[in-house]
Amino acid sequence: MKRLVLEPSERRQIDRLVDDLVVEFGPWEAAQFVPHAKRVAESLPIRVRQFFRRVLSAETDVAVVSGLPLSEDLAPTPTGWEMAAKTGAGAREEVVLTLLSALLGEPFAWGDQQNGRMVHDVCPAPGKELSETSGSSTAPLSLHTEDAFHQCRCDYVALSCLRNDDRIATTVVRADRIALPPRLAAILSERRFHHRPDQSHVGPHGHASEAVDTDAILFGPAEARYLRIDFDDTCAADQDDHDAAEAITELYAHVCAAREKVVLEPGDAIFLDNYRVVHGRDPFQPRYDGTDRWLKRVNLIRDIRRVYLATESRSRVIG
Ligand SMILES: O=C(O)CCC(=O)C(=O)O
Ligand SMILES: [Fe+2]
Repeated sequence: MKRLVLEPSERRQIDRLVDDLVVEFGPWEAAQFVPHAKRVAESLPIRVRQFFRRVLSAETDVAVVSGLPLSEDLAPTPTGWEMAAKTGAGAREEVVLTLLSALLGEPFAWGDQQNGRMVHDVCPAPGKELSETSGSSTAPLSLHTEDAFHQCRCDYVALSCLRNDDRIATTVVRADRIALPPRLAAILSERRFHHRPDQSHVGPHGHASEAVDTDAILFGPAEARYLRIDFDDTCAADQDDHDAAEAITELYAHVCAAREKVVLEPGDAIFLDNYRVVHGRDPFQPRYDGTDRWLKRVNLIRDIRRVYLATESRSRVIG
């Protein structure tokens, strides 16, 4: 886990960049700005650029940048992403997150998630309290790899914090901190598992997507394992494969033992390596009075061609 705390002068430098962008792109929407983000990110403070260079080359599992600029007149927390999309709440903070994200990867989106938006809002939504989506609140958000069901899932999930008065923690589990018995690791490394979409993927008719991918849970370099699991949506591919089902249960116990909590403060952004970390969130009581917890989220891929191959076009929106 690595953290960079910005100096006030660096914060001002970022603020000025955002000012220029607002002039250049007008009252913009994040999607418009994304293709230009890498160019503009060249003007971010040098310590920020060096930080992300190291994160990339070392495959840092969890990276946090603190002290990012926040609008003085930040809007009240929206009651769900639809409201945020309509009102453009937190647009400046979207630019900041998109700019930093450009140093790690390429933003992309899912057509069936938050209506194909490039930057998502993570805030509690009435009616979604118990759901398995970022709009949940009173139910915990179970530990997961972001979009574990898809071959083209992100390399990094970036979350920036606009408001978190109640100090609700994001839970992270780093693969390097999980010690698995070899027998268990061997089962988890076999392609004996179904990875299914979570409830945030909703098609045009309001039904959850039914795509399934059959694959291992554990893979990658032996000295730094990669993980792919959503504890709500990954199961044994064969109903009669009791060893595979049992392996998920055992893995869950190991993962829980390695849980760490990170409380994001306003002005913090966290970058989770989606191959090396699973994450989730503690439950909380929403108020829906404009003061609830509020994050922005971006999915990042290292090579945008993987998205182009998935979409068979030069589109950044899958599905
Ligand atoms: O709210 C959080 O801290 C994490 C939410 C989450 O898992 C996500 O938005 O992907
Ligand atoms: Fe997530």
